[in-house]
Amino acid sequence: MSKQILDGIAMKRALTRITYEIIENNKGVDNLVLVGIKTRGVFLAQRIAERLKELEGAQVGVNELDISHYRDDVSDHGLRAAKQVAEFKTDVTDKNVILIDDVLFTGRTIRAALDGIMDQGRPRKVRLAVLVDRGHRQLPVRADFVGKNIPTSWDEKVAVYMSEVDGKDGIELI
Ligand code: 3GP
Ligand code: 5GP
Ligand code: MG
Repeated sequence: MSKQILDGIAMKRALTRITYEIIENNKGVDNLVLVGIKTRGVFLAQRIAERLKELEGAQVGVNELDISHYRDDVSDHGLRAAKQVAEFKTDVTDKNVILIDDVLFTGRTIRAALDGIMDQGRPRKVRLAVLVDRGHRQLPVRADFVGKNIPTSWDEKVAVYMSEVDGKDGIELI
């Protein structure tokens, strides 16, 4: 059983609103750097960057972060020590970083992502943007920009579809 929460058009509107909120919060796009968490966070970051370009006429750097080496429930921290982590295209030091993910749940991914970002430099600020906040936090993490709050039970799942990988846009509760 699945229930549609947002269709492609509503998803696009939510991303446009988040983009305006980012511009307002940052008082423009100066010093802004986007970091998307793989997989869908990266596509969200690219879409927000396109919108920023349309609205402010500035190209903002988009970086990809694979947090799998940083999770607290896996034990390959050796990879991280060995620096087998892809370097960002844009330097984050002294920048205002917007960390972007599709779904915020326990908060462990974000904790891991902050480790990943700090390994690459020392940002001035980090803000968090998520398409969906589904609750159930286990760590003191909250998002600064939220597309949609979707109250869920622990074992429900939010399906996020993005045309880049899924052939369509939309959000469903499963
Ligand atoms: P994404 O591609 O929408 O970002 O592998 C498919 C998805 O599973 C990825 O989503 C990834 O973020 C997500 N994922 C990674 N670790 C976990 C986890 O511990 N729990 C859940 N529910 N999803 C996870
Ligand atoms: P957390 O680390 O906060 O528990 O989970 C966040 C990560 O797991 C996100 O990157 C997200 O991709 C994935 N995730 C957790 N719950 C869901 C869900 O209900 N739907 C989707 N699509 N991803 C989820
Ligand atoms: Mg994700």
